[in-house]
Amino acid sequence: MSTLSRTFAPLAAMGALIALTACSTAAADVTVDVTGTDDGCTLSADVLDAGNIGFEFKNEAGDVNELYVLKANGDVVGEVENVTTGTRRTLVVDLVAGDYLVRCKPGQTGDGIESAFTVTGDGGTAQATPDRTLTFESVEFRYPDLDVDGITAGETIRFEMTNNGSQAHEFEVLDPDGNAIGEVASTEPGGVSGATITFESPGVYTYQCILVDENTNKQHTELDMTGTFDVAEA
Ligand SMILES: [Cu+2]
Repeated sequence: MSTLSRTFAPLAAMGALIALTACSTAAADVTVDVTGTDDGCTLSADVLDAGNIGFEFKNEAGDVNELYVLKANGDVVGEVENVTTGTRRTLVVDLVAGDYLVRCKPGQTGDGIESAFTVTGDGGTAQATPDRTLTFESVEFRYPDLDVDGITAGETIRFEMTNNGSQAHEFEVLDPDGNAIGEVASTEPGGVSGATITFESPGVYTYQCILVDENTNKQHTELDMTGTFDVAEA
C-alpha cells in the first residue's frame, strides 16, 4: 500500500504539471462538460456564468473529434482538434454575456453537431470593436482578392469570407510564433462566415486553410492556400 502510493504520487504530480504547462494560459472560473458522440454534442449545463469558462470535452464518438465554441453568429471563439476516441481535452475561453454554440465534429469533417447555451452576468472581457472590415472570397485553393497589406499592431480587423469555391474552406490566422489567434470557421460553398481578430504585436503572420482536399487527400495549405503578411509597428 505505502509502496504503491510512493510510486504513484510523483507520477500524478508530474501529470498535473504537464497538463498545466501544455494547456491554456487562463484558469477556468467555471467548467462545463461537453460529451461528443457519433450523433451528439451535449453540454452538462446550458446557462453559464460569464468569465473564463472551461469546456471539458470528452470524445465518446468512434472517430477523432473536434470541439468549437462559437458565437450565435457563427464566429469561432475557440477550438480543440484531433481529440481521439475515449480521450478528454479542456478548452478555456473568455466569454461575455450572450448566446453561443458548441459544435462537435466527429471525423473532423462536415457541418458537425451543435448545442446552444447562454452566458449571463458581468464577467469576461468583451472583444474589441473592429477598426475596419476586410471582405474576401475563397475558391480552390486561394483567397484571390484577399488584401492584408497595411495592418498595424493594435488594429482589430473583421474578416468576412464568402466561399465561392466548390468545397468547404476556412481562414485561420497564426501569430509570428505560429499560434492560432483566430479563424473564419469552415464554410460550405456559397456560405459567408466571419471572424474578428486583434493583431497585438508587429511581425510576420500567416493565414491558411488546413482542410483536406478529398481528391488529392492533401491539406489545402499544401495546395497553396496559405500566405504570410506583415503587421507593422504602431
Ligand atoms: Cu480550403
